[in-house]
Amino acid sequence: MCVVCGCADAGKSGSTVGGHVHAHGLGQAHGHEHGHGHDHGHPHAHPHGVALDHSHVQVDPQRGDLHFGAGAARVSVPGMSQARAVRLEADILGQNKRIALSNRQHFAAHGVTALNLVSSPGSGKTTLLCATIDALRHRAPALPVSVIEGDQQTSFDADRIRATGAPAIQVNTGKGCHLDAPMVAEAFARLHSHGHAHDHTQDHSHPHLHPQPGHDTQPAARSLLFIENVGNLVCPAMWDLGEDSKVVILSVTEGEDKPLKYPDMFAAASLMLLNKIDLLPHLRFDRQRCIAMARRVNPAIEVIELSATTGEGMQAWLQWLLQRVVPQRAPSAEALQRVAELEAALLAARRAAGMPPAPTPIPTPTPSS
Ligand SMILES: Nc1nc2c(ncn2[C@@H]2O[C@H](COP(=O)(O)OP(=O)(O)OP(=O)(O)O)[C@@H](O)[C@H]2O)c(=O)[nH]1
Ligand SMILES: [Mg+2]
Ligand SMILES: [Zn+2]
Ligand SMILES: [Zn+2]
Repeated sequence: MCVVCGCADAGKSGSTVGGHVHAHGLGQAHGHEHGHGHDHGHPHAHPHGVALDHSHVQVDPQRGDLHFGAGAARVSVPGMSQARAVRLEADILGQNKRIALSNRQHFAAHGVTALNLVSSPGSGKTTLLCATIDALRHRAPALPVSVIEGDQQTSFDADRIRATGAPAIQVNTGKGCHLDAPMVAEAFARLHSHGHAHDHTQDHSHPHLHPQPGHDTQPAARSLLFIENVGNLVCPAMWDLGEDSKVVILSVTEGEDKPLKYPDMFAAASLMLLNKIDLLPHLRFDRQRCIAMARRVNPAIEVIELSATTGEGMQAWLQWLLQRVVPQRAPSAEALQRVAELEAALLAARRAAGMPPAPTPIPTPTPSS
């Protein structure tokens, strides 16, 4: 549950509206003879006489369409003011952000590239992960891959991952609709304590080096961590887990309009995987229209079309992954200074020897792996 995504349990506030689902509080007529356009005192009023605050709701004057996300909080929580929702969101997400930052440092210290896989239920995340782990075993046999599996209930997906031979930890969220940074911190500690002598599930002040500003620590051996989020195309968009990137999976059976209907997720993702393209012959799905919609929300989003079951498009996905595994660190200022000194010394030496200046500049060093 979270107030951030508007799915908080507001029951405690006593605001639950007994049995009514239709939007009475807005005073919209709904097929009744009597027009009660702006009259809240109509006879079939809410049985408990609860006053609803719908000042944040935008109503289309022609069609009566309702936008409950038009207020400052961009979300409507029964019984809660917009100001309070904004404060709560800032508090909760602020707390999450702090732990996400510490996850990010922890991943960096361990050479881990972490990817947060987000989608609606059943888009093929676990199928794709199993296929990816198998394919990477051939393409990059030395690359360790591990998985954190998020679902409300069951360890089905972690069991599927473990069957491939890769280590996996299942995180069940119960009523929760997304993974958060503390859950990932705990799961990661358990995952990587397998390969370590030290167990730091409780203690994060473990002895191995975390990057210090100004210090160039030894780059750790690289590995890949997939975090499969709870199947939900809405809430996980807001939760930073400390990942390098969010990857949104959209299967072609879901319809091409999803990027515009659920824009937050597509805005937050670096890559959209268009999955189940093997089914395209059976569907009416306009790939170009889908990609155009995704780019309207996020002009920089990359797109790879694939099928987790036939393997079509997998090479492009593996390529994308392996690029992320190469350390992205830019050369340090000291290294660049040293390169400049060496270039100057070389030029002087060539001059002294009566040689022409080097025909091509000495390339700057690429970050070592
Ligand atoms: N035809 C086809 N089916 C696929 C493909 N990928 C996954 N599926 C099927 O889609 C269904 C859901 O796949 P999962 O991998 O469980 O999906 P998921 O996203 O992990 O689901 P949740 O974890 O429950 O959100 C299964 O029946 C898969 O066999 C694909 O590329 N093509
Ligand atoms: Mg799954
Ligand atoms: Zn550690
Ligand atoms: Zn939610």
